[in-house]
Amino acid sequence: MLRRLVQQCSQMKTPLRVSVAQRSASSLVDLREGDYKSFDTQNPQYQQFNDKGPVWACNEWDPLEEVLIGRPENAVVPYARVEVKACIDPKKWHFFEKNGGKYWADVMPEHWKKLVSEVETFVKVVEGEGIKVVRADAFDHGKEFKTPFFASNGLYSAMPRDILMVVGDEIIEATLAWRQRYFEFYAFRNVVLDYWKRGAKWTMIPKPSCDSRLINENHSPDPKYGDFVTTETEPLVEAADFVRAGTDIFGQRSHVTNQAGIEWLRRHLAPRGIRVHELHFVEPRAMHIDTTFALVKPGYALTNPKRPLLEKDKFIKAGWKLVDAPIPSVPDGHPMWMASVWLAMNTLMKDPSHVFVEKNEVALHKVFEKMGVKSIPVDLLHMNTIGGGFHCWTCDIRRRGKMECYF
Ligand code: ABU
Repeated sequence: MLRRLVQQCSQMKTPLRVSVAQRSASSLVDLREGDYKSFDTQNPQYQQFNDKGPVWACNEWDPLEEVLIGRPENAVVPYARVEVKACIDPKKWHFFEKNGGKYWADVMPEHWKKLVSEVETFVKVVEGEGIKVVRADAFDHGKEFKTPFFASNGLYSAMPRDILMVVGDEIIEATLAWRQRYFEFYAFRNVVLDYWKRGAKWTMIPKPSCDSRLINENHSPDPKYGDFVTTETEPLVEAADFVRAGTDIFGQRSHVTNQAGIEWLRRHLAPRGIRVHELHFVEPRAMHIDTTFALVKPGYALTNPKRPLLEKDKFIKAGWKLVDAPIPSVPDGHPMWMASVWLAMNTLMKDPSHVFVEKNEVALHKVFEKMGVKSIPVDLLHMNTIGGGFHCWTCDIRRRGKMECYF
């Protein structure tokens, strides 16, 4: 198996920087067995952090105090462009060929009403847990726009996780590779501006052109693992391709995040003592790490049994348990137009002992229970249809806790 993967990696159009063998010898982190080092607050480098400001989140599990939740209003169906097809099962392409550019609410009105009602219920459940909820703007994504390189209308305000990443007291606005999402940041602009005015650090990763050098129009409809639709001409970072564990952030090369993007984030965060590590999973249509690898709490990660992690040993050596998610129980025929059933594992940690999880994913509730995590069950099935679970639909703005090193 490992030999086959190494061969696949070496055949990639965009080769990995180092071989799998070299990586296991050197590149991840010096993972130290079960010994979670406290953050060195005496180090002047770290004192740049301001945990008293409006924005503060260091990992995926500290107690959640404030969260941004996306909005379904005015969401538009993606066009069947090459970068969209790269991420989506070919069996579903006909839907985008027929409906691309139309409002979802017009394409599936009955389903849409249920989706909207699920989002509003989710908001109430989160508020009921004592967490402050802020909302994205109901931006009209049907409006046409033009850049020097292409014309389109927009997509949606539904998935803040794809575009926003909070690291300590900084909000980082990511890039988004699908051309239809080029100006999606405006849906979150007022929210981000407000945090910035109140003292948060705010960074926008350089806006890529998304031109024909960056997006390969001749991409294979049946890509092998590692054959990406995006090239390396400019950095691409989608925030949902990264998960945070204090001073260590783990990310993946996908169709929407490239090596240049990972390197950009690495160099940006290094001066603050944050290390960005690239992980590799065998998934030919990779888009966003949070249906593949989810950090639950110190020492526990949820893994996707169908998308094996190549760097498993590093985590195990560091005393982490990698727990496979069960096969999701999404009913046959349920329209999962923009994602796979693995959105089931796209959960949101309320704190290290509680998780927001789809109500019907009973097997997953049991898996969490074994990890000492109690499920807060919420309906999500219709929200899944446009490509996101609880993690995707949210961006944690404040989590109570410290910047610590877990490796
Ligand atoms: N938000 C992208 C979902 C990727 C997947 O279906 O696994």
